[in-house]
Amino acid sequence: MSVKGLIIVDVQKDFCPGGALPAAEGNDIIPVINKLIKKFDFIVASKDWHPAETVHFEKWPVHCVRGSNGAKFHKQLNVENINEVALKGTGNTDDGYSAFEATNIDVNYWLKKNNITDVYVCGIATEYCVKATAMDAHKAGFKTYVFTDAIAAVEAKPGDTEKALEEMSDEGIQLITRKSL
Ligand code: VGL
Ligand code: ZN
Repeated sequence: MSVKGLIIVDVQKDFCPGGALPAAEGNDIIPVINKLIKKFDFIVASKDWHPAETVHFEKWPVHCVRGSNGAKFHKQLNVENINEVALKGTGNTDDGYSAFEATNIDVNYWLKKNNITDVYVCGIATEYCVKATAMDAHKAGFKTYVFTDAIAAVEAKPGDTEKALEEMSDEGIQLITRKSL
């Protein structure tokens, strides 16, 4: 029997229009994610949760500083049925792109403890934290799916989304849409 778990990656204000490191389509995926939430019994949402000073900010504009307004979940995200919030990128020397790098909870252990076999990933950003999370889920032995209609890219360079999707697909990760769930 398969048991499904959903990982919602970094749906935070700073990654949405008006934020410090916005994905252009950040707002548009929220209604899709809210529909997905209704279909899962096990849900983890990650948060990028950086200290004020970190090597990560040598590569990126300052974003998602822990406790700041920009680090809050998007206000339209339905947080009611989220079981666990996984905080990542919490150190001074790591990027913490993957939800599996969370420091307040062992995501891999939590999923296994709940007998989850199939991990579904959505959120922001397609070519960084979504990809890193899906790759780690796959490596940890979960059957892994990414919802292409519930992810958004920050797109440093044009073509990065396509490249990220291809890398995930080549790895054996299934690319699906909400309706094919
Ligand atoms: C992310 C860049 C920097 C992400 C986080 O959530 O994909 N991207 N920090
Ligand atoms: Zn970050």
